[in-house]
Amino acid sequence: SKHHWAYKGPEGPDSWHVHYKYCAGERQSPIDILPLTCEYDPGLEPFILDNFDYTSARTGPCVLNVTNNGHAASVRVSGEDLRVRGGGLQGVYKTAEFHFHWGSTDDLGSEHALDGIKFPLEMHVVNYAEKYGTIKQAMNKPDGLAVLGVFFQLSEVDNPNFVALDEALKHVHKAGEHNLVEQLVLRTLLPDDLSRYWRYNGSLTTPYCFESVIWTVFTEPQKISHTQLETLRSLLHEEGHDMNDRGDHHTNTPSRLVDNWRPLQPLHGRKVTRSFP
Ligand code: B30
Ligand code: ZN
Repeated sequence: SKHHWAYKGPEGPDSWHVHYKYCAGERQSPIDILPLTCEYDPGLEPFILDNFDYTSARTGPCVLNVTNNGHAASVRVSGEDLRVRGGGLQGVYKTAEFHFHWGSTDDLGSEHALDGIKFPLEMHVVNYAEKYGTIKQAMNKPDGLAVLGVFFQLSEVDNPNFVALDEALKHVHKAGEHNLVEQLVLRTLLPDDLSRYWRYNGSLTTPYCFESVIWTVFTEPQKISHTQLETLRSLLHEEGHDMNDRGDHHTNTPSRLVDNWRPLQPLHGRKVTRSFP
């Protein structure tokens, strides 16, 4: 199997550093955000998201590629020219993909926590600094990536903006499968108010754990129904790895792709700031 890591068992988070040395660094993600200890930084202006509603897409409706990559559900937005500006970032960041982290139960799933509290789902919109040309070039630079984190909380009714993605996910049941989705508008999965967020310097939350991410976590959670969460929980994870509790990674029965979140990492003296007084 291509990955030498998993979320459980002998290749779980405590062992990631064996194959991927950066995972043992001092600028790792995710973290527990303690709002009362965060300082206000007036330089953290609102975000500007270019083309996130695809209004200036060059031709026709926007087609996104939804993939079950074996450790998450990821949506590639290549060719659509989505850009992120403002938000206290230097220069322009180009959007590469967005993906999700979720749990097996409703009290877990997000990677970041707020005062120790987790959400059932967290979305990451992954953007790379245009000045580095490609995400691959940007991935290991200290200011190479800007990831936008959005929490989701449970709602009684389906989130209408998640319906198209939910439908596409039903066609990527197994690891490696992908499906095109047309009616998914990324802007509608993000908070209306792009001016309220936390900011800190961190890392990729999966190996190689490069310390290259300027993290933004929005304060305003979005909504997801239990039914929609169950679609994510019914995806199957990469074969040859398992996420069961026995630590047996040679099982032939693929199990459900759940709990694809990394445990909280120490701050090591880092500052977390906030964009609002
Ligand atoms: S995250 O937002 O910190 N969770 C990557 C991007 C964002 C995050 C984590 C990782 C990333 O681009 N990783 C390198 C590429 N991956 C991509 C993949 O989709 O397949 C390769 C890999 O991990 O080894 Cu599995
Ligand atoms: Zn992520």
